[in-house]
Amino acid sequence: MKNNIAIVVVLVVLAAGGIWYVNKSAPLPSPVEEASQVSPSPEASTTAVMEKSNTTATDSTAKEVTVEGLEFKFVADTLTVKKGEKVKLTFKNTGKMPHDWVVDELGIRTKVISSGTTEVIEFTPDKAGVFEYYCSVGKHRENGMVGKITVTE
Ligand SMILES: [Cu+2]
Repeated sequence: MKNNIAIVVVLVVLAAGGIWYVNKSAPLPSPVEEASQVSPSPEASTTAVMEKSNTTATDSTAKEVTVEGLEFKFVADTLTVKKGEKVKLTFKNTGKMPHDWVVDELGIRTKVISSGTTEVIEFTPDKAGVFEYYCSVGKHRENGMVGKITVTE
């Protein structure tokens, strides 16, 4: 009988101690975790904004070239650009007929524009080489509306 009471007392003390331990230790980790999660995010968003403004600055450095189209030639009839570098091409129709400017190998072309008008296109050559440009209207290509664009590595 005396042994049984001693065992019950020990169990009650252990149980009470266990509840106290769980109550005291359980709430502790969560405020620490929350605090450590909040601090890194403002730094991360500042870095992203800085990277974006650097990219915008690089985009504005396009090489600008002008080509005139007339019967039946291009002025200039040679161009040199760099692979991977953006080109801003201004095509002016200084003739009397409609003309366009096409490079099949680079997959680029202007619209057919009428006499006295201008079109601006932007492209980035993705391969090096020497390619022909021409006017796709009527027989203008056969009549001499051709030129060469050199894309350097
Ligand atoms: Cu033409």
